Amino acid sequence: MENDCLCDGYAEGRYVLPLLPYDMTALEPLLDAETVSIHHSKHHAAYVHGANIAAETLRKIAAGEEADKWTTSATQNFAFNLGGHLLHSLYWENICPVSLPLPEGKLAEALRTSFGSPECFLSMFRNVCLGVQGCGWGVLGIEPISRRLVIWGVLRHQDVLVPGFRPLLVCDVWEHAYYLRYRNDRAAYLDAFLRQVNWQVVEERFNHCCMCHE
Ligand code: MN3
Repeated sequence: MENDCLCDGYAEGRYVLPLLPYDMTALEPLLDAETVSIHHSKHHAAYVHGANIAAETLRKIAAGEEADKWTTSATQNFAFNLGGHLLHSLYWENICPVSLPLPEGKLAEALRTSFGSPECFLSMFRNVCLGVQGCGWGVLGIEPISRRLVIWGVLRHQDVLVPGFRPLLVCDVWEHAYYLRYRNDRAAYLDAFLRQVNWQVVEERFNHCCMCHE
């Protein structure tokens, strides 16, 4: 498993909703308890449920218990819901109740190589997140061919992504992630988000990916 926290999202043959690593109220001032509660227990939970339904449909098709004609829609539903489950699992872990300093060491070096400096990265990441049209995510990760860091503006949960791309930092810019507090002001949400990134977790993900390829 690439990212250790993702292990909590699967148990006994089914996708499961991982527990939040903090109290619902802990993410102030970034997020209020109501936003966190609805986002986790309704939205994230719905993607977990959807992934299980799609996986079960595909299992039945393979076993001849369900008609072949559902294959395309089931694979599409699987990609959408599994993508949602995966991204939300990463999201909860890469934000935190406190403001941590920007990374130093290997991750900072990689950010400098790809973006000039960690500060330039923040500005580019913010712009990509701001520019996502409609529902989607800003994602920093490792591009699998050059091994350099890149930022994607992912549409929905699974569109505009390169296969093999390893996500390190994800930001949900679907309106449900910020609308209760920030209304239409996505920029204000992003500024708050970037102040509460769990750089320790991002650095662990980065080091883990590097270790796997040494
Ligand atoms: Mn969401």
